[in-house]
Amino acid sequence: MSELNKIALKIISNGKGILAADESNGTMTKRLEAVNVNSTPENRLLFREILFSSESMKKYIGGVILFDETINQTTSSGKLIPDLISSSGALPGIKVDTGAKILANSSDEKITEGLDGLRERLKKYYKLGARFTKWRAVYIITEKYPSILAINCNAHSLARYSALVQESGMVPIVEPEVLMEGNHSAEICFEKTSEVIKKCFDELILHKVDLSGIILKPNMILSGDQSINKISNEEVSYKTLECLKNSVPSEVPGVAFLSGGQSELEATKNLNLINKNNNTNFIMTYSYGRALQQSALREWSKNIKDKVSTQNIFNHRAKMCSLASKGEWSSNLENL
Ligand code: 5MM
Repeated sequence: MSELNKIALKIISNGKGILAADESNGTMTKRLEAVNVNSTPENRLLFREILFSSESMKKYIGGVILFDETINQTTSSGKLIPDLISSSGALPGIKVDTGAKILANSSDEKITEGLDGLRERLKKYYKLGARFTKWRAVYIITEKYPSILAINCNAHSLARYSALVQESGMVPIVEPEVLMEGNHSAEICFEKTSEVIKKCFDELILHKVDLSGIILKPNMILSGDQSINKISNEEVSYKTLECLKNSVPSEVPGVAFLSGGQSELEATKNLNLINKNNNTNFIMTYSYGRALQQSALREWSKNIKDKVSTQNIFNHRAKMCSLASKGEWSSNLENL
């Protein structure tokens, strides 16, 4: 078993998943302003410190993805954020892409940037304690998109990123996110997601990435948020499993889904069914941002000094996701 494979398994095994707390300052500002809290570095730290010091970190969170600002911050008691995370047994991770920018010659689409100077930045993050990283590529579904151009160049960047990350001794999370926005059917989501993921693996293999030392972070197979033909949670699980079975090489240790705008409950329900019906050898867990933090953020905004109530909500959500990652969740457990 390689070192990278061990790190990947430590993050996603035994009912653990990933807390995606890597919102860039722009996204975090939107989240905080939506609940009437000022987006200052102090407030961003305060909320995150409350989450990272909660009890559930020990049992349910194997890794936390941080943004550059957060990995460099120090808690109120003088602890470095990566040390706070490690003290609970979880691994600190870092988002290393610098964002999705307009793709030249296909201006409705995006290409994720951040390769320039990446090798040097990785060294710095490793020294700060990071043991895994994240890079997110985004794809839209419309009649003509995602284009071959967007599929190919994002896959190429994900592969170059992954190779550099492994060279620096860290596990790359490979996140190709096919967005939920639109009126497309689940069948189209299945077709496009399969195409995107297959191309990513073609490139990862070409770049000699050790597939046993990565974590795939895909979207689930869902109909578009504007679609009138919604599919059942059971169908989501079958379609998602079929897609991954056909497009992910067997060496990959596991999949940690993004929630992509699903409600906390939907993201939990779907993950639970995916695990109940799991006919693959992949670990299937969560790497949720909104679906782990939404209710906690709402609670915290009522009184930003009230650590206990916020942690109670977060602990509950993390426990529900953990149960779902073992196929052991049921709706009656939701009553706090
Ligand atoms: C935590 O949100 C991340 C947002 O990053 P940007 O601020 O740079 O857009 C995002 O990459 C996130 O990790 C994934 O999309 C998963 O989050 P959700 O909320 O979809 O589970």
